Amino acid sequence: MNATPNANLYALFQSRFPEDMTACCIETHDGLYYSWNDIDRASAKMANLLAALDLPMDARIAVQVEKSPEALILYLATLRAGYVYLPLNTAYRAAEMAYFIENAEPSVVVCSPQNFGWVSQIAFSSGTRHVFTLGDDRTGTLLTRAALQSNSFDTVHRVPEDLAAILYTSGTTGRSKGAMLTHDNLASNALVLQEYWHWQAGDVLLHALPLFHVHGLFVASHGALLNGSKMIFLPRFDTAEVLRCLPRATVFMGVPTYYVRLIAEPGFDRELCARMRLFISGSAPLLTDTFKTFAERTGHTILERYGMSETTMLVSNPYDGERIGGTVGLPLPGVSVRVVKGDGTPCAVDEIGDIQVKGPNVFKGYWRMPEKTAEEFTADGYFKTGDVGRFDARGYLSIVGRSKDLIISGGYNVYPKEIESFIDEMEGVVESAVIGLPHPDFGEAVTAVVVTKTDTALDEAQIIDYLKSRIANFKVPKRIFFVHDLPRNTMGKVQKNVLRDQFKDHP
Ligand code: MCA
Ligand code: AMP
Repeated sequence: MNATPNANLYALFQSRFPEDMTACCIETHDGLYYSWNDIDRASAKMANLLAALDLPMDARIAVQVEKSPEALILYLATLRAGYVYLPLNTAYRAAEMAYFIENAEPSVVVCSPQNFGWVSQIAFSSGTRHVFTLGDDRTGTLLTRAALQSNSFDTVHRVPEDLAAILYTSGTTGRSKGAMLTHDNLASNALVLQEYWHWQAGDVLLHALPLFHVHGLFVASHGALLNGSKMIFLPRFDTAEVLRCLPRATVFMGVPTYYVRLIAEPGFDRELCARMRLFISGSAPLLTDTFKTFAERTGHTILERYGMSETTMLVSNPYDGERIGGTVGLPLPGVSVRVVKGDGTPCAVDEIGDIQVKGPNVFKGYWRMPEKTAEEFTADGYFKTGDVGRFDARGYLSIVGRSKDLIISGGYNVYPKEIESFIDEMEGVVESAVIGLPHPDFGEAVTAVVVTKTDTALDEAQIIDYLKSRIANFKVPKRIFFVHDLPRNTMGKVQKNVLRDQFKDHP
């Protein structure tokens, strides 16, 4: 018997399951109900399957599957079995997947049945021993094998600092880094948010986010799981489906693009949102126009918060207090956030500087990158977010920019360096610069500015087609512009601000 309490995140969820285990935990868009018993038993079956594979203690379970209740159950099963969950965006193509699998060396890979051929080839050649499939229609070898297992499982004992998940987040050098999150990182953040956002009896979460990033997998799902609340699961964000399901929901979370799309719908009004308690936005800046129009149309004030893969949630507008558009709110309880100048000294009120954070939510480090990890922390243990902002006199934080070269498109992060390296390897290209330009739907649109050799006939469509065959579709530039030279400063650095200005009004 272990004397210390079990810090496994699943044990925390289990302790908060509703008394009535036959109540609905997940309702799918096509009318299926998964009770809390179903979730507990199905995750036990999968956990038993994982446990039977005789994996090393810190085995990574890499998962690239479409959203479904079973995908969430697989996440829970991984926690229960004490392994490390590694979710991957379904848009990733072979080169991206090869990198993640080679870098993380997962013991198990789970992919969509239609991708088994190419994903298993990458996985087996990287030394992964087990590849299962999981479809979004309750098919796949994972479920066939799990069906033979017992539906009870003693959640494996974990200490707070044990790893629960690795989330790859792109790096400024173009190579992704795996952010290692512990059971305590996730549990502490979920507990704080449950209280801060006033999760309550009767809440129903309309879950439209993908399950492979912090927002959909942790912030949204954890909130409902910890509160014993039902989730209405949509396979993806679809405006019509959200309008259909909203009248039965009380909580909704989304990236700004979701809100832009909702307010574009004439039928989106107060009546439709009558039962709603809370709309939360994050992952990218919410324009004040969207914030204001949303309030006029629905009578609801969107609560904007700020997070990162490395830190989960760190700052949030209050539930009871004033929610101020254009700000991300106040540091969460127990989380210390500061804004500092280049020399590390604190900024005054309203002075712009680098945002740094310390607290139980902050990750353990980058997977197998101790030097990179050390670089990203200050001597007194603060994590450098790479975001730039300022605190106002009331303590509200505004994010005004980023010191990292990052584009956020529809809530997905795109690192220019990665796209530039793909464009630069093309025959006929001299060099390129990738920038983000304002976009009405995605917030920022990935845009490339390219210098070609004089004797090449390379055009926009050819570059886009080339990229589409190699990288995730959301990273592919919406437009390609051609120039003779890239503007550079005296140090030889490309002046992306000049390019952003030059092309901002181009259609
Ligand atoms: C799809 N497309 C995009 C994007 N998504 N282009 C740019 N940016 C995007 N985000 C393109 C596809 O390449 C395709 O182009 C066309 O749009 C249609 O694709 P489809 O998949 O049908 O699009 P969609 O269903 O309308 O998707 C848009 C979306 C989705 C609903 C906004 O991108 C989304 O759900 N984003 C949420 C991302 C998220 O969860 N982020 C949280 C990260 P073509 O036709 O040319 O092929 S967690 C995080 O950031 C931190 C920690 C935090 O604070 O939360
Ligand atoms: P990720 O790498 O997916 O974890 O993205 C984290 C980044 O998203 C942060 O460093 C911010 O730049 C950005 N972000 C998250 N929430 C917000 C927000 N509410 N407003 C502006 N930027 C945000």
